[in-house]
Amino acid sequence: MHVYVDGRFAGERLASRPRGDVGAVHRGYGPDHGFDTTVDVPAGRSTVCVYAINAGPGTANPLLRCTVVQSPTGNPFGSIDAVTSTGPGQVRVQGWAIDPDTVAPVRMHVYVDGVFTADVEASTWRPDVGAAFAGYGNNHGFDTTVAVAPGGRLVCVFALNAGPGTANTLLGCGQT
Ligand SMILES: [Ca+2]
Repeated sequence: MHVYVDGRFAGERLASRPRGDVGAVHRGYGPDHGFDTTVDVPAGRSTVCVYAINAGPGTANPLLRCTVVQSPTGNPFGSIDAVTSTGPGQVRVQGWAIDPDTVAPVRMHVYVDGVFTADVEASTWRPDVGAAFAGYGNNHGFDTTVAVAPGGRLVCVFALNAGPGTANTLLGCGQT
């Protein structure tokens, strides 16, 4: 099989997986003629086409099907789970973030009373987030402690957009 994404060759696969139903209809060829595969597509809309490649006599590689798929895209999203004072001049911020365009960690900017204070990655183990957003993996948490001046502080966290998207997302703020 040859797979094309938006007209560009995206991979060669073998149709060799068990498909007893196919074998039952096309007797004499055996049961292993199925395929179930994954290919990378860009964010947004793509057309994915699959061709069966001729072996031996024959005149063409038949197009089996083309399908339009929509891959998630846009601004990052996530949550601030806790903003807590952990000692004099220290605030701990916990949460998670995902950018729908990538499985890579999202960069976070932490602001304290409106002043940029820290640049961290959301890359810690959060299997609950991974379970809720299949395909993005389990490493999208963050848990960071920033130094602040004593007293009550307003801590806000932005998730920075990666790839397509229009804005960095304010995940939330917490008051200590
Ligand atoms: Ca994005």
